[in-house]
Amino acid sequence: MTRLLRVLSGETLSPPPVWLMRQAGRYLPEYRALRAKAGGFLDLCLNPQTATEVTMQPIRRFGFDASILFSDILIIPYAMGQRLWFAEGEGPRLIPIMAITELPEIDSDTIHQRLSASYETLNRLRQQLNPDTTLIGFCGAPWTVASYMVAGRGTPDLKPIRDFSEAYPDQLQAIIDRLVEISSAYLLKQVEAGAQVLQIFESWAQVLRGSQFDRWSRDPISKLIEKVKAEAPNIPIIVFPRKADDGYLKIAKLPWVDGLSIDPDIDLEWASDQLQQHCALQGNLDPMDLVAGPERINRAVDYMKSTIGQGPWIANLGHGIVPQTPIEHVEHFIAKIREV
Ligand code: 1CP
Repeated sequence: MTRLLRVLSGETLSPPPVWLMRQAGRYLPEYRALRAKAGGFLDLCLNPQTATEVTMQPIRRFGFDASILFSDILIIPYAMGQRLWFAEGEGPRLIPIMAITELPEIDSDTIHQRLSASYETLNRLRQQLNPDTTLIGFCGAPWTVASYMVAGRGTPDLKPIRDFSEAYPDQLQAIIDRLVEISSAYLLKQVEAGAQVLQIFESWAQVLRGSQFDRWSRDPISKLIEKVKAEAPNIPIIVFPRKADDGYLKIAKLPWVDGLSIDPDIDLEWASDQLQQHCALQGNLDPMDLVAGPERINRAVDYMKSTIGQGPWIANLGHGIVPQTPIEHVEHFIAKIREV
């Protein structure tokens, strides 16, 4: 078993395995060079050769313990027939929808055909990676993906999806149900193609509280995991319910959640007391500490080590690495983790 798999099965390892969310990306000169040649970001994802190369770049440079498929959570709406493009410097754009029936009727074989680059990329990665490097597949959680489908873009206040959930809950339910179905099949095919761990990204649940969180975030994630584990009971699953507040505990208590990725706002004493009895923890260095440099990195690592580091822990950031991060700071973080 790889070191990352051992932690997800409940072992405490010292030093802990380490990888970074968004570890392939714009802070790397070799990524920027390939991205400039490839045309758009979507072209990079949909071509197994370039997607494999970009996934391998940070592994070669830093020797991370895990490698995550290079793709995006919005590949699912793309496969469902919603037009998607990545405007330079602006992030993703889609033609917004108000009902699932606005999307063309596409059968599931065609949907998986449109997602086949991910499967081929995972196949190639498994062949190129050293056996100690764990291969991670992923998808977005239904609420987070739906927030982009309804708004047509990222919206920090999430007003479009919140208004939509109040005005048309049945329409939203139909979109979410369809996402559960397609995403679970997508994850299962990633496992078939070589993924050894799956991560579900719920980046935008912070506006959901109480029963709204249960209905739109927890329950769809729970159904998604249930469907995956029904076919692949041994595949470990990590959930990242970013900024979800008491939602973290609700997700930790779901059966079959093996790991919880925690954001930088989480109190680590609370996390080690309340969350770690349910599952392994992953995180939670503030990406801005990684930008700031060695002193802040050292302080944060020491604190993580003395709290969540006393139990099953995967060292990571609390959210994706930002493009202005100096490469030497990433090297310092990995070295510091490997000496704890
Ligand atoms: O080159 C570029 O300009 C593209 C930037 C980029 C990259 C590198 C985007 C556009 N997506 C990605 C890759 C990506 N996205 C991965 C690959 C694996 C890795 O981690 O290395 C993953 C797992 C994601 C997941 C993702 N995409 C999330 C969930 C995690 C998170 O960061 O909260 C979300 C919300 C997205 C949407 C998205 N895609 C891209 C951007 C810039 C965004 C965020 C847009 C926004 O709402 O502001």
